[in-house]
Amino acid sequence: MKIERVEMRHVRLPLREPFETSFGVEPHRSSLLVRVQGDGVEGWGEAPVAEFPGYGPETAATAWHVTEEFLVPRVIGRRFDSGTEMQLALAPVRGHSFAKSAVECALQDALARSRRISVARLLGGVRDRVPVGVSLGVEATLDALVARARPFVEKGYRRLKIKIKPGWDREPALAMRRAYPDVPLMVDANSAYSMSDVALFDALDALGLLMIEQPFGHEDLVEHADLQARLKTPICLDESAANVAAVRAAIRLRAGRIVNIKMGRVGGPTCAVRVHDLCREAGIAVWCGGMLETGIGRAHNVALASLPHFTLPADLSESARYFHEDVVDPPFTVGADGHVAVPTGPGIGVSVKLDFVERITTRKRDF
Ligand code: OSB
Ligand code: MG
Repeated sequence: MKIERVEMRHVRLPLREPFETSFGVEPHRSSLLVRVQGDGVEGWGEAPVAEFPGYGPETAATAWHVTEEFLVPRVIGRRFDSGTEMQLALAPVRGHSFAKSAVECALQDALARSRRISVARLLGGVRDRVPVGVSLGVEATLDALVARARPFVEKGYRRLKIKIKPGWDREPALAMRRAYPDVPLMVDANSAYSMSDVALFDALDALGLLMIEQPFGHEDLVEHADLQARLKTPICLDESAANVAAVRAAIRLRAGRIVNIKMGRVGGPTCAVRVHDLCREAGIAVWCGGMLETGIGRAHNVALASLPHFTLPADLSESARYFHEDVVDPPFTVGADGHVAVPTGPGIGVSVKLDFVERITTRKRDF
């Protein structure tokens, strides 16, 4: 398709409950939305970038700057028939994976619509529904955490993940293990620890967790390899699986046995599919991560999670868990068996509620 028009928006949508991780508290979802139009179709993409660079190096401001100054000028007025072609055009811009992902997601949605197929099919998806788990933030008390988890367990979510940070790690993991002994449990440290905390990880190793996500710093592949050699519990890389090359290095180093694939972190759908293929060849399990996206990013995640090697439950909850109102219609829901259906309509398979998007837009630019 030829990209005739591009629209950039910064949106801000309050979360129903603030989400606390080891790197801070998020009271709202701040995102860059990209909309492309051309050849009579349009497509939407999202980069869930916060104000503070606590998860990764990008922010709402850097994503805006890079998209406006460097990415849009490389794609506008040009024809792209695949994500690979677009990634080639964007390659001179180093890094800025989330920004690139938003632009490529918009293209994938539009390409799929022009072919009257779903993004899931376009990416190589094979599943019509994907198993999901819930990611629970840090709470004030153990009781509050256990109570927070209950409705998700009752709804059939297929695994529980809790955020940990120094001072909130062993006890909450133990409390959750005891409260829900039959539900697979995992922890996510978001890079909050180092090798000097090895005693904690030995203790967590005795709890039979499904995995321990990103215990060490985002650049600490070697340290993750040392920890993985010591533990029975699989280590899952999130922040450290920063791109295709980092995943290749992680596999070579045996820095973990599982990779959380987030398309924004790795640079977009095309890179995410490459990471998926790389892990499949290496026997590394993968699952689809989330970043509290609005329905647009969520739709792209669900499509990605329908690829064959996504065997572990995804970090995808229903829209109503995050927001009072989502930007897409219909909103995403989780069925009684803990699965989200993969939309089958053209593109992302859900429609964007323009009026609502307009109301939550804090900045807009048209090209
Ligand atoms: O590390 O997986 C993470 C949310 C924001 C930033 C980082 C992470 C998360 C989550 C939320 O765990 C998962 C979800 O979208 O439900
Ligand atoms: Mg994580």
